[in-house]
Amino acid sequence: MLIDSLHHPDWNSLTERVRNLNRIAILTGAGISAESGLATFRSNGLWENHRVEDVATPEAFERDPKFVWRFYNMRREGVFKALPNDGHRALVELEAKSQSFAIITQNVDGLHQLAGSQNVIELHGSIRRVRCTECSKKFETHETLTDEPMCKCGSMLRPDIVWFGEMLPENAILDARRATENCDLFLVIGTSAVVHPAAGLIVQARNAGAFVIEVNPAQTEATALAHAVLRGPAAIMLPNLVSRL
Ligand code: BV8
Ligand code: ZN
Repeated sequence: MLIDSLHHPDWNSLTERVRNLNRIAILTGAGISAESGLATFRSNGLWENHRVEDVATPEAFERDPKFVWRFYNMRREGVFKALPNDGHRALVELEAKSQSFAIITQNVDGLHQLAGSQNVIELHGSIRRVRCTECSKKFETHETLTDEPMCKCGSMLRPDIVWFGEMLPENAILDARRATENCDLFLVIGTSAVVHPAAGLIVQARNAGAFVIEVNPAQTEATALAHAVLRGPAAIMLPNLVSRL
């Protein structure tokens, strides 16, 4: 089932199909924050401007921490100006209507929490937090940082973000897999579904018998796994879906 407009005739049959599904898990990616003005990774050039291996890897940080910090400080400035959009807000409303609910996000912008979502699992950390490369210090800061921010212990701070080649936080991936295993409705919103282990959750949801809905203006690796596709922007499609449930 592919719905690509708010007037599509299949909205009623989709609503009938999912109305009573209230154990909900949601995987989100950069696309849900696109309408908050934040660049996505693959579709419009964030990675192209900076080659992935140049910034989002521990090797890059080891090689040139100031360059990596310049990249993250640029993104932090954008994130601190960004506000949640109607897509984030629709998920807050959906959480209030559901029996169990988890947002599993690949995003590091914190906009789900800012919108008021309660149960948010951050698979890849948060650009709002920094942590020390030596001691266990970890804290949220919205200050403008230099390109060599130091911990009080004298060691360098790093973004509290999971880089390529790094393990995801143990509790985050366990919580994500548990929520996915136990849900009967799984929404995949605004992700190209190429980054693992996050993308693996979509197959897990399908195998666990959940009804899978993708929300994305474009076809992705997730499309073939979805029972229904809302082919459009999250800020348009999600409020319409949630208002019908
Ligand atoms: C790990 C933090 C174990 C940084 C990120 C080969 C095969 C499979 C896996 C691998 C492989 N080679 C290497 C790997 C593992 C690797 C990986 O998956 N690589 C990929 C690229 C192939 N994964 C890892 O390294 C992970 N760790 O596996 O640990 C391990 C340990 C040691 C050695 C080996 C393995 C760590 C992954 C985490 C990396 N960190 N982020 C930062 O943010 O700066 S990932 C980064 O990509 C972001 O978190 C982002 O969220 C994520 C995924 O991107 P998307 O969110 O999907 O964004 P994208 O731009 O791609 O897509 C946007 C979508 O939105 C598009 O579809 C677009 O159509 C849509 N859209 C646009 N507008 C809208 C919209 N949708 C809705 N509404 C709109 N308005
Ligand atoms: Zn320290």
